[in-house]
Parts: sequence; structure tokens; C-alpha cells
Amino acid sequence: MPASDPTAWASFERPTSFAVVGLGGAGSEAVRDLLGLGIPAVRPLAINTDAAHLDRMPIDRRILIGHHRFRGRGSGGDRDGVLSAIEEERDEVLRQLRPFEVVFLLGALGGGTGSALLPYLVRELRETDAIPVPVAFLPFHVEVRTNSSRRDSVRATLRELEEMGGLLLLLANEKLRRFDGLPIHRALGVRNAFLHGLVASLVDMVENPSQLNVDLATIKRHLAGSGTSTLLCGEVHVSEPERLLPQAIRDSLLDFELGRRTRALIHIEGGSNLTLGVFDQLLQTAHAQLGEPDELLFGTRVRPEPREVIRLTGLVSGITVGSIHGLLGSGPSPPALAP
Ligand SMILES: Nc1nc2c(ncn2[C@@H]2O[C@H](COP(=O)(O)OP(=O)(O)OP(=O)(O)O)[C@@H](O)[C@H]2O)c(=O)[nH]1
Ligand SMILES: [Mg+2]
Repeated sequence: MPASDPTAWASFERPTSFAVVGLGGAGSEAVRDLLGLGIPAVRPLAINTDAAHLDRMPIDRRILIGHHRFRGRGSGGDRDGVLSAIEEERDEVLRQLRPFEVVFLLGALGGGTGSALLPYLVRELRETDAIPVPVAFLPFHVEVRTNSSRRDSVRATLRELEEMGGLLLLLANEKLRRFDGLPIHRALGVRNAFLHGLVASLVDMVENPSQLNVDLATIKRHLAGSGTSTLLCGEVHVSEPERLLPQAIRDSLLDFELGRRTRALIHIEGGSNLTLGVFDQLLQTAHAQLGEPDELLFGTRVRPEPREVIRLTGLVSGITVGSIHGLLGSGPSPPALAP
């Protein structure tokens, strides 16, 4: 290929780089919400032991696992059964996931399917060129308090995921309690909207080059070097940029403390009135408030028209997880970065 001839490479059809994979019931519901909010340039998939649930998913790529063992009725919390069952479908699952550069794996802890597949697929994908981004939903505290087998299952899966090291994105349903007045699906929808913000921001950074974009290789390297993480989302009036980070930290969906070695990825979206000065202030505040991260990666999307608000979506990594460990009777693990 003549490297100096743009017509030879500019027209390359670029394959879709990102996939979001729903694992089990809660993970698949989250994918459905993400689709509803719009995720162009992201391939949705669902993997489940529950045929009826899978059948209702409005996407093409769906994989039913363990149909001999579970007869398409879900695993009923049987993590070990799911682990045996996935072996039969392993090659097909990996054939579907391997072509992507970044694979978000969404699942809730506490059941069988999502809990088994999250660590399993992270391990398998780490052997490929794809970067797995495991996103684990932590159950409401009342679910853990009132059901000891669920508590044991959550404790075991969380420990396994933490001990594997590397990127692990945790979102705690308990933090949705501030939306107690909403119907449950709407409250879970808030969590999924946070997640949508992250997926959309990463895609935006890669697919829509702007003044300060970040390429895919840089994002993959950053994610691969990250540890226990959570999401940051915030929105403030353009005249108050100093409030953006504190608000995003306060409203995050996990109780956490910053470790001594953090990393952060931040996407800032604003209008044509997002000046260099404001931008500089935002980054300075982010750097200070996120514990002077080892690496602060940022991208921006500046709309052509002025906007009243500036929005931040980010991923902060190298954190210590708070309250769920007390409830599970397990000590919080030290902040982890990549193994
Ligand atoms: N339905 C649903 N449940 C959620 C959601 N987020 C967390 N959960 C909790 O997720 C836990 C696991 O439930 P599921 O996702 O249905 O379990 P699964 O992975 O399908 O596993 P099995 O059904 O046991 O095979 C339960 O404690 C739910 O309360 C969500 O968005 N929707
Ligand atoms: Mg299920």
C-alpha cells in the first residue's frame, strides 16, 4: 500500500472497535438500556442461560449457554454449573468477542450466570488482543442482608475479580438509594445512563477526532494498566467549572477512597464557550482532587454552538472500595493496578 497516498488508506472501512456484552439477566437489561440511549459504532451482544430473556432482547447476536443443563430456564444462582456449561460454548463465544478491541462485559453479582461469566471471560479475553472491561453491578444491601447464599456468592465473586487484578469497574446499586422515589427500573436506568456516558465518551474520543482526542491504542493501553475503578459523571453550569469534579465524586455510584496510585480517564463536553481557561481549570482541579493520578488521560468534545453546561464523564482507577465489604464480612482489598 502506498503510505503517501491518502486514497489508499483513508477509505479503509474501519471495523467496529467496541462491543458491550450483557451477561445474565441484569447485564442484558443494562445492554438494552444502553441501546435505548443510543450506542452507534458499538456492537451489542447478550449471553444468558435464560432463553426467554434472551428471546426478548432486541439484538442480533445472542448466545444461549448450558441448554442441556439448564434447559433455557436460567441457572438459578448456580455459578459452578454455568462454569461447566460455558466450556461447551467457549469457542463460539470467543469467536464472537475476539474481533473487538475493547469488550465491555456487564453483569450483576449475586446470580449464577453473570457472576460466573464475568471472571471467566475476563481471563479468556486477556489472552487475546481485546481489552476486557468488566463492569460488575453490586447488589442492594438488603439483597445481601436477607439472603446468605447470595451473600456468599457475591463475596466469592468479588474476591475472585479483585484477586485477578487489573481493570474492574464496580457500580453499587445501593448508591441508587438516593432515588428511592423512583420505580426500580428507572433507578437502575440511572446507573445504566452513567455507564452509557462512559461507553459513548470512549467511542467519541476514538471515532470523532476533535481538538483533543485520544486514539484507540492509547485508550487500550490506559485501560489495560488500570485497576479497581468506578465511574464519575457530573454536569455544571459553564460559569462554575470548579464544582464539576466535587459533584462527580459526590454522585459516583460507589463508596470509595482514592489510593496512593490512581489513574483517571476524563471526557469533557461543552459548547463553543468552553474556553481554554475553563478547560485548564478543570484539568487542574481533576488532577488535584483525584489524588494526582499517575496518568490523567482526557478527551474533549466541543460543540459548535455555545452551551450552558459542561459535562464530565470519567473513570477513576486505583481505588479502595468501601461499604460492601463490611456487609460481606470481607476486608476491603488494597487498591490494585494492573497485575
Ligand atoms: N433484573 C435486574 N436485576 C439486577 C439489576 N442490577 C442488579 N440486579 C441484581 O442482579 C442479581 C443477579 O440477578 P441476574 O442478573 O438476574 O442473575 P443472572 O446473572 O441472570 O444469573 P441466574 O439467573 O442465576 O442464572 C440480583 O441480585 C438482582 O437483584 C438490573 O438491572 N436488573
Ligand atoms: Mg438470570
